[in-house]
Amino acid sequence: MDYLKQFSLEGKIALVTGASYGIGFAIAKGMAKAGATIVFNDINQELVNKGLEAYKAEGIDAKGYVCDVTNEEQVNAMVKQIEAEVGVIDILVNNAGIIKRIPMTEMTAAEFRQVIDVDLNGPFIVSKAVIPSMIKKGHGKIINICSMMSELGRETVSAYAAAKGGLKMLTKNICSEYGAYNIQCNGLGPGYIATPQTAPLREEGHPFNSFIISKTPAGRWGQPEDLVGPAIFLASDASNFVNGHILYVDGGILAYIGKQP
Ligand code: NAP
Ligand code: GCO
Repeated sequence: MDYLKQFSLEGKIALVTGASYGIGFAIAKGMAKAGATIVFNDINQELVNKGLEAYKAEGIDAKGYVCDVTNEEQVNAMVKQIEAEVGVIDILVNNAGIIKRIPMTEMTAAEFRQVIDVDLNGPFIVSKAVIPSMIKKGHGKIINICSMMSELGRETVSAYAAAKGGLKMLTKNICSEYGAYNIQCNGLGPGYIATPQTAPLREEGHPFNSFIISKTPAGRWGQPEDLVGPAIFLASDASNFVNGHILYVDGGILAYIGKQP
């Protein structure tokens, strides 16, 4: 058995949501280098065009679609268009996400709902749209981008933690409901990664910056590239008997009580 071949994504079509930049872009780029055909969406044409230029610069012939993952009509139309233009989606990475950092008692219900809508309803809607064709095809891989906040809370991120905690359980439920159809649904739980989403936390002198570095045994912020190998593993035949698992890629944060002051 050529075990390395198990990690190849040759011949596979991967949809990565919200992948014009950040973690989604890094994962899509890595999957392309592993042989996958990349399709991605983002919320507006400007971002899709930005993503297309970035993929082209990496020599990747990706296809981009304007689609809001919270809009079921748009998602269903996008999946149908992808199936007609490219083919049936083999790998789905539910990456698109937002965060609002607001103390809970100051957060409006609308703001809370908006985070839940993108970070939890979105993965539900997109997964629901791709699973039927995966069943027909006889296999599928779904990777939900979870978070440290799938396990831990902290001040100001109540909506995000509720969404990412729910996404952990949605992952386990898709595993439970569709594992019999050779669909593996796993979570990827990044630690603190240097992307636009965490840029406010990494500003010069921001106390959170030194806090995270002290809480991470690796002693550094993660880079989007740190997630690529684990994502390829979860998207490949190498993980065909891994299901309902949340793979944390956090430099050891979840294992560590923290440095003695
Ligand atoms: P990011 O830089 O903010 O990128 C998120 C992407 O999703 C953006 O392209 C964004 O477009 C898109 N998006 C937002 N709402 C959307 C919608 N309704 N429909 C379609 N696309 C939408 O975030 P990131 O840091 O790369 O994070 C990517 C994922 O990893 C998120 O799920 C995040 O929760 C998760 N995560 C991040 C970290 C971290 O430390 N960075 C750690 C753990 C988990 P816009 O530019 O228009 O918003
Ligand atoms: C925050 C950060 C985190 C990261 C990530 C950690 O404000 O605490 O944005 O939530 O985005 O989810 O895994």
